[in-house]
Amino acid sequence: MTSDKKTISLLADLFVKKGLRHIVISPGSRNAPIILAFANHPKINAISVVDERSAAFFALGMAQQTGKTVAIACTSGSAVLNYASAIAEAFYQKIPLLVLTADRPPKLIDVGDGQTIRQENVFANIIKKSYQLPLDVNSDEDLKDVNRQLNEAIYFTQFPEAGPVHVNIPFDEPLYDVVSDGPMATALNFEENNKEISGNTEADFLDDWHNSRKVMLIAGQNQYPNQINELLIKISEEKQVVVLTETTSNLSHPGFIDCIDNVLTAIDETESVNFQPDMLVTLGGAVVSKKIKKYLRQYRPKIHWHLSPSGEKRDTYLCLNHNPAIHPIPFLEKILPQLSKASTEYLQLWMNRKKQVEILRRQYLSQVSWSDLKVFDILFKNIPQHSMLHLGNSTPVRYSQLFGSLSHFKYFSNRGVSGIDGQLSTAAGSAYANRDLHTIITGDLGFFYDSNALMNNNLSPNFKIIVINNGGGGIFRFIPGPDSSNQLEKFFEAKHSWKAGLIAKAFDINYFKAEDEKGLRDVLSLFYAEASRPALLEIITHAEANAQILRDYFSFLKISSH
Ligand SMILES: Cc1ncc(C[n+]2csc(CCOP(=O)(O)OP(=O)(O)O)c2C)c(N)n1
Ligand SMILES: [Mg+2]
Repeated sequence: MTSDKKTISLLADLFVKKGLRHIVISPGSRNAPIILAFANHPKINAISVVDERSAAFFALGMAQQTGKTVAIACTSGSAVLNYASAIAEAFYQKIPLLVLTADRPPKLIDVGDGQTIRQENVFANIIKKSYQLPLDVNSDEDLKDVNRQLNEAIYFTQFPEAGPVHVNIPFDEPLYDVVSDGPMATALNFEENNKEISGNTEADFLDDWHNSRKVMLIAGQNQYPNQINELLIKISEEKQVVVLTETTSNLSHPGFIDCIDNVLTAIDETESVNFQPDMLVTLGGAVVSKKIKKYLRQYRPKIHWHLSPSGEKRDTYLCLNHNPAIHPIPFLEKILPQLSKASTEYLQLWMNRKKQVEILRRQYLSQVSWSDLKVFDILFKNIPQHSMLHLGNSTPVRYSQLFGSLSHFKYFSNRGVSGIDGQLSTAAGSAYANRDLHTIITGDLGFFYDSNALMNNNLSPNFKIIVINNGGGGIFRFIPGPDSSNQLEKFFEAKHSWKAGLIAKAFDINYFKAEDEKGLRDVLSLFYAEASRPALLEIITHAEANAQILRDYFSFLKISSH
C-alpha cells in the first residue's frame, strides 16, 4: 500500500532501489502522502520524531554514522524552517541528508491559507541543490522527468561530496488516499567525472613541493579511513612532513602533532618564523584550533594546496593557491613515490616541542584541582575504550584537543557551523544508527538548549550523556572580551541554576551526579553499567575556578617551555 500521489510513491520506490533505508518523519497532515508512501514500505525504516529541529539533527547523526543518505520529512509552514540549523550543519560538515518538505499547491501560497510559507528554494544559501516537484504527474513524460529529478536529488546528497538536498513537494487534498501500487521508479547512474587526476595538477604540485623545504599537512575534521592514516604516516616518516591533526580528524600516530594548541602556546614570538611552513597541504573539513588559524594567517606559507573531491575553495589561512577537484587519497598515493624528502630539521623542531609540552601537560595535570580541565583528564582516562565520542560546542571539543587523539575513540562534533542547537540530537541519532557505546560530553547550555533530543521514542540504551554543568557558557569566561564586560554573567555566560536531573526524570533517563573528584571516579562505572536505558551524568564544576585553571595551564606551558 502507498499514497495515491505519484510523485511521492515514485520517490519511496527509488529510495529503496538506491539502497537507502532510513527516514525521520515529524507529524503533520500536509505530509500525509510522504508518511503513507514511506512508512508503509516494507524495506524502509521510518522513525517518528516530533520536534523538526531535533528530528533533522537526529537524522544527521544517523547519516554521520552510516555514511548513507538519510531522509527527513515534515509538514508545511514553520516546521520547514526548523530544519534550517541541521541543514546548515549538514552543508558545512558534508553529511548526506535528503530533505522532503510537504507544501500546499502553488495557487494556495500567499493567499491566506493556514500553515503556509514560501517554501520553494527556502534553504537557498545552505543547500547543495533544491528541487520543486510538480503537483501532478499526468503523462509518462512527466513521470520520466520526475524520475530523473529525484535520481539527481539523491545523487547530489553524495557527490562529488556529501551534503543536504531539498525536495519541496506540493500536495493537493485529499491527502490520505492510498492505492495498492504506485509507479515504478528507474534508478539512473550518473558518472562521477573527476576521478582522473590531470597531468597539470600533478606537475604543479610536484613543482611546488620540490621548491619547498618546510612542508606541513593539516587534516581537518573527518572520519578518515585507516588507509589515509597509513598514508599520512608514510608521508610524515618517509618525506619528513609535519602532520597536524585534531581529535576530530580521527587520525592517530605518535609522529603527528595532535595537540596543536599546546604546542603553539609553547612557541615564543621570537621563534615563530622558524615554525612557518613553505608549503601547506590541507584536506578534510573544519579545524577547531583558533590558534593555528591565527598563527598561519600571520605566518603564511607561500604555497597552500587544499585537496577535496569537490574542489572547494576552503581558504582557512587566507593564502590558498590551489584547490583542484581531486580525491586526496588516490592523489597522494599516486604522487608519493615522486616526492622528495622535505626538511628533517623542520619536523624535528615540531616534534621536540611536542615532546616538551607533553611532559609539561602531565606535570600540570598531576596537581590540578577540581575544574573542567580535571574532569576532562578523568573522563578521557575512564570513558570505556572504543566509545563513539561526541564532543559538544564549545569547550568540550576544545578541551579534547589538549589531550591529543586517543586512537580507541572515534570523535564526532558538529563543527560544520559549531552550533549548540543540535548536538544532543545528533549524538542520539548516531547512537540509534550504530549500537556501539556512544558518549556525548556537552556543556550545560548545549544540553538544555537541545533537551528536546530526549523527547524521542527511539533513544537507545547505548546512549550516554555527560553534562558538564558549570552554570552557564564557560567559554565566555575564557575567551578575551566578555570577561572584561559588565554584562558577562547575564548576557554572555547566561548564568543559571537549572537542574538536568529533572529533565532526565521527565524522559525516564537514568540520572547520576558528581560534584568532586572522588564522586566522579565512583559514579563512572555505575553510569556505564546501566544497560537497559540511556543514562545522564551531570558533573558540577565552578565557573570562576575553571577559567582561572585553564588560563594558568596555558601560562604554565608558555613559561615552562623556555
Ligand atoms: C545555536 C547557537 N547559539 C549560540 C552559540 C554561541 N555559543 C557558543 S558556545 C556557547 C555556550 C555554551 O555553553 P555550554 O554548553 O554550557 O558550554 P561551556 O562553554 O560551559 O563548556 C554559546 C551560547 C552557538 N554556538 N550556537
Ligand atoms: Mg557550561
